[in-house]
Amino acid sequence: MSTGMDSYNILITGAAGVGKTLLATQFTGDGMTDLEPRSSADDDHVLCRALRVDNRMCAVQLIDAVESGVPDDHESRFRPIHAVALIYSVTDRASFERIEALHELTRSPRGGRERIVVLLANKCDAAYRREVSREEGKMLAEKLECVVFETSAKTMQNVHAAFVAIVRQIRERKETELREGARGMRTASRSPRCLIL
Ligand SMILES: Nc1nc2c(ncn2[C@@H]2O[C@H](COP(=O)(O)OP(=O)(O)OP(=O)(O)O)[C@@H](O)[C@H]2O)c(=O)[nH]1
Ligand SMILES: [Mg+2]
Repeated sequence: MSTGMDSYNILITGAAGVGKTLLATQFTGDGMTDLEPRSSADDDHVLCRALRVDNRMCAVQLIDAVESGVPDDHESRFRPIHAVALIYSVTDRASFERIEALHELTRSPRGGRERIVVLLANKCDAAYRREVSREEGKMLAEKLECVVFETSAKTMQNVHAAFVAIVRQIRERKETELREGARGMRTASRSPRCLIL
């Protein structure tokens, strides 16, 4: 996307049928964008939209991933993956139980900074079919040290809020890295030059 604004790559992953595709298509096609939602030319599982967060526009690129973590081709084509949305369905306990394994699979390669992760407890509209409580979602989020949103891709409850939160975290991370980089450069310029005697 060559829009000149910051572009953030968010991997959406979760067990089969939890609502990854509906969430991505609803969010990118919900009429709140300045850009036409579109698939990238070579992969129909990537959807883009523009999003205004704290008065700044950005492009959000959603990678609707298969269940198997961060596929190599995604990692190379979308590097960096700025954040991972781990999705389970509150109507499907097995999908909830799969989250910790998926979290492991989507962790940064060794030595890299941990990826930003957000937990999405989807299908919260289907109260009558609920198998995973709100409390259990919170406990898992505490364990994974991330935030959790109960979402509904069907009614769009909390979907916008979740992506806004992800964008804020990505920006905070980038600002921290910039500050750390600047501090590192100042320290380096103060440190004595190597002397060969
Ligand atoms: N009630 C309800 N149904 C949902 C919600 N999100 C998705 N669904 C339904 O769940 C089914 C699976 O949704 P998908 O978006 O295809 O799920 P997926 O995770 O992309 O599935 P795979 O691509 O097969 O892994 C569809 O029938 C959706 O309409 C939701 O928030 N609430
Ligand atoms: Mg799908």
